[in-house]
Amino acid sequence: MGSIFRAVIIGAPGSGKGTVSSRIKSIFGLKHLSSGDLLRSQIMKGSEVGQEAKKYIDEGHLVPNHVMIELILKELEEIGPPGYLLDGFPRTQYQAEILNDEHLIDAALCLHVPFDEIVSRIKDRWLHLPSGRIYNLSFNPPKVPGRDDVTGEELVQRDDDKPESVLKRLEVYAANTRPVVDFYRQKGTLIEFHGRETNKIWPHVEKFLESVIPPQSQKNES
Ligand code: G5P
Ligand code: MG
Repeated sequence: MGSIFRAVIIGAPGSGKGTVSSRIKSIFGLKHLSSGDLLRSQIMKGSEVGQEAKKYIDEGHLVPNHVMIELILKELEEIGPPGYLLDGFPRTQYQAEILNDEHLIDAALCLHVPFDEIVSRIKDRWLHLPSGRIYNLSFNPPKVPGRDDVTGEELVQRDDDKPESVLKRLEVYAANTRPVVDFYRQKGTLIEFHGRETNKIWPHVEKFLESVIPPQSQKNES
């Protein structure tokens, strides 16, 4: 069995974690595991976890640690080479410590995007819920307005993308997730990227990953 590369991607809501992750997945073949997508799929199924999580998500609060830890660690058991990219987890210092007890993370990629840019992006975000494919009316609009490029199915806006939830999510990020950035800085695995545009940040992310994992020829699935 080949080796497994373990990465996490950290950044404020709307900083481009999902957008960058889908590029990493298609070029480097890492399995992209988004905690938000996992939760939204539980909500869509109407599961007990989904019903519990929805109350927190819609208000912009974090879902309790124990719920997230159970959900994510179970998924990680299944993943083989070339490895994984965790998007949206860990989001509290406690989650980072529990993850660290189970899996040693090779790289923590951190996106720093100014908050005014984020607020303007999020209001134009549309999503294909079943796949997690992300669109933006100005940055990457769908080919047909309101429809997913691959399936032609309807796009939706996230319930937590309403302005009052976005402000709460930014506050929660500053209070709870910045300590996670410090956690990886102390471990010596933090790599930081600053900018207003994903297309300017991306070449630096790609260059870094090329230096640590070989590119795979992968189909761009989502
Ligand atoms: P999520 O789903 O993890 P957030 O809040 O961390 O949600 P989000 O909103 O998914 O992060 P993102 O993935 O960082 O943002 O950003 P994105 O979707 O790629 O890009 C945002 C928009 O900008 C898109 O429309 C994209 O097309 C566009 N865009 C990208 N780049 C550019 C650019 O250069 N220019 C322009 N103009 N546009 C661009 O978590 C949701 C909730 O789940 C719970 C919490 O309640 C959380 O609030 N949760 C957890 N709770 C506890 N612990 C955890 N670990 C949890 N994980 C999730
Ligand atoms: Mg996302």
